[in-house]
Amino acid sequence: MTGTSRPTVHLTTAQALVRFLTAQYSERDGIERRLIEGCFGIFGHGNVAGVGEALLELELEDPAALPYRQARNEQGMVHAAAAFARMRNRMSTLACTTSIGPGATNLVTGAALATVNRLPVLLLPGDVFATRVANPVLQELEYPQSHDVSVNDTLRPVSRYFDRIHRPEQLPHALMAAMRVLTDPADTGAVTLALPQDTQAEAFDWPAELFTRRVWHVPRTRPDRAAVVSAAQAVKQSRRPLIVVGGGVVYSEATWALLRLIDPTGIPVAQTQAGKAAIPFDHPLALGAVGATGSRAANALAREADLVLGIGTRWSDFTTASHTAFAHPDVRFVNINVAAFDAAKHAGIAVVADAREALEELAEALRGWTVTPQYREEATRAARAWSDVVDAAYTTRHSPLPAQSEVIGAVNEAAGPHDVVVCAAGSMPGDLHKLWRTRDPRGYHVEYGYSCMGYEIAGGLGVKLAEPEREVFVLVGDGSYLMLSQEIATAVQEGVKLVIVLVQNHGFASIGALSESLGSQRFGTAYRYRSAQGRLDGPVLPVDLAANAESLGAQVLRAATIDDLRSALAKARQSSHTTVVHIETDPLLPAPDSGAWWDVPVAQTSALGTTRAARAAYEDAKKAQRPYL
Ligand SMILES: Cc1ncc(C[n+]2csc(CCOP(=O)(O)OP(=O)(O)O)c2C)c(N)n1
Ligand SMILES: [Mg+2]
Repeated sequence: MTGTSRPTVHLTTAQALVRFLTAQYSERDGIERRLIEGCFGIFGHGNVAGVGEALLELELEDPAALPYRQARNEQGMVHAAAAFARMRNRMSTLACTTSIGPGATNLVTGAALATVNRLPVLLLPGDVFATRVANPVLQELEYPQSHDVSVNDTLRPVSRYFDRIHRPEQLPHALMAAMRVLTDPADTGAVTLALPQDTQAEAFDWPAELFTRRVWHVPRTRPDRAAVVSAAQAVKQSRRPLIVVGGGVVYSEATWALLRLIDPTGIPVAQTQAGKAAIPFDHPLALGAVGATGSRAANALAREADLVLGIGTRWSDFTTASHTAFAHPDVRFVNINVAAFDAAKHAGIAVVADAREALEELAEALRGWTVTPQYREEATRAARAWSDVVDAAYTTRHSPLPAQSEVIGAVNEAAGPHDVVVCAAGSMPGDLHKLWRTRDPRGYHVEYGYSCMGYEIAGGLGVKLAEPEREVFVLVGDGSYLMLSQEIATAVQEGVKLVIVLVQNHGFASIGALSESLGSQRFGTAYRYRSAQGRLDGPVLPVDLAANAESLGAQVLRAATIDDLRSALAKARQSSHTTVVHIETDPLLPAPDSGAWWDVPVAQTSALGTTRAARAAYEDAKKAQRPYL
């Protein structure tokens, strides 16, 4: 069938696919790892007899070949796979198999999250019959203008590679393209191979070499020499340079290279959400978080920086405080990034390279140069002052209900230097960005590229699967919990231990505060009964999330005070079982102010006095916003 006499193997498309995945490896710095370490799935008619049969055969042959794990929600399993990949610095990931229709479209949010955060995940949704002999099949959404469109096409814009395998012959090419994208640091993200259910089951004679061991080298791209010269020149001409580190520094394992640049030169470092743990919190030049959820230390230096070196950051609006954080009239940017797309932002000097390689070459080019002693002193003083603010936030002793900042302090103290905190949405990520004390580059796992409610528990599962020896502390709000907490059952099933701190504040503390600041009076942001006036401002709902967690198989500890929380965390550490620690906090108490702004447009005309006042403040704040050209 291959047109030559080369050896072939007779397998279905699904059998060939899973067998191929078991033979793929990634390699960087000489270290090889399995690229696809397992497969999450939820079966339906669109994959049960194709990919399902193939996984069963494989499991019976060798349970370690591509371990199959059941998830409860397709979105949750993509979150787990993305978190797994992030913990592995993108060198390994997991596959996700689904049925057709709703099972497949449940992947879309997870896929977008993976792609925004540049995390490799391999998605294998089932698809409607390639032959169309029985169409419309159950759950097929027919597109009247064309029969070659299915709901899986919604995965195209959120995938970095998308292919549909209509014919077995197409599979080898698609697999090669898929592996290349998964292992390309600049291109990586969600990769989708849509698998029509009849094609999955169709047998074919595959070239035997399709299944030989294959190693995908993950490059450390070195920077263009002229770009490094320009970047070094810009630094030497600056008086107040500032480094902003993003997730790329963590993925590239560039912490040591960063320290070798800043220790001799004295350039202070501010951190994005993804880059928060790129530097230990107590380094004298670590200013902490920058931007809308930043520290006042970082934001003060950002305001006056004349040169900003962004390393592995995509410059989200949170980082730039919606283009107001960097306010020096002549501020210029240098962008070190593997992705040319990001390196070119803010009219910066583009250094398209791996962060570690570029930092090493830049350190070499800056040898002998330092910032002024006054500037170094100013930075270390600001960092120390912020540390005092954090201490105070950890110990406010707010009553009757504790402050969220005290919860963060207690968890930070309970966590060992290599343990991991996981979070994604609500008021917690911003508070963690400001207040969490980082000690290990992978110890801070806040998903803020997509800030997706529901990532927390599923993500925690992926983190723990990737790094079982680390304790994993999931911080989750009641809103996020209600959106997607079912993967607790998966964690219990797999014996994967999580410590989940469930922060109950009866609604959206984050969006509530935002709403109030924008004049919208916390409308629709609390979980309350509808009152006699027809509004959602009645008593709080009798929802018992601790009981809910218990019903899913978790051990549950209820904490009423911060002291309770401390002992519950100690107990949870001791336990080998997934433990949920439930605590109620005051939703109205904000973390220390960042002094920075975030652009959320306010109605230009309104019958509400609160909105009109907010609009006036908005127009005033907007004056500071500028393009960086
Ligand atoms: C899937 C999703 N839907 C909506 C949002 C917008 N959003 C951001 S935070 C938030 C509320 C989160 O509530 P909770 O988890 O209780 O955290 P809290 O704000 O109370 O800290 C909402 C609705 C989001 N980030 N993700
Ligand atoms: Mg809440």
